[in-house]
Amino acid sequence: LITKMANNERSFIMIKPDGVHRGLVGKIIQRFEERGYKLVALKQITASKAHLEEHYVDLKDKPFFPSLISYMVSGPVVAMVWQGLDIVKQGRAMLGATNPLASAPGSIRGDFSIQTGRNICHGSDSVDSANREIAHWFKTEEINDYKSALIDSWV
Ligand code: FUP
Repeated sequence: LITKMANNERSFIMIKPDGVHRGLVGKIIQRFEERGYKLVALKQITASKAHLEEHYVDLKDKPFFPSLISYMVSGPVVAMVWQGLDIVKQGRAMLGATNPLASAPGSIRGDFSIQTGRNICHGSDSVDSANREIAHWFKTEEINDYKSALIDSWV
């Protein structure tokens, strides 16, 4: 019997200003909890322009970069670290495709959004970006290690 136990994988998941503004924080958190993931860090923060430009540094040459940044500084975001088996890939699937026209119904974007420029949430696209983004948004002491009935007692 081989049991896959890589339950310590982490992803950076963020509810963007439109998600907070529309009161979707609870619903989004609930989806990750119910799926079986563990919330290990959480804060609401109105991020600075410089902080967001660094977060999205890979997109700095894209034509939509200025509008992306002005959207992201327009209000508080909810920054989170979620932990559990395959959370990076699974988190992306739960968010849905970047463009809501392509997001499957049942995904967060597919259920709650209609345009790319207001697509509610962010999720790391690889384990490497997750590590970079988690370090960018959280201090080590803001990330909590605790036993979860969901993922630490998996049968
Ligand atoms: P994702 O990884 O799904 O967040 O997608 P990207 O990193 O490609 O894009 C980051 C954000 O830039 C999107 F969430 C919204 C914005 N964006 C646009 O506004 N227009 C585009 O054509 C592509 C992305």
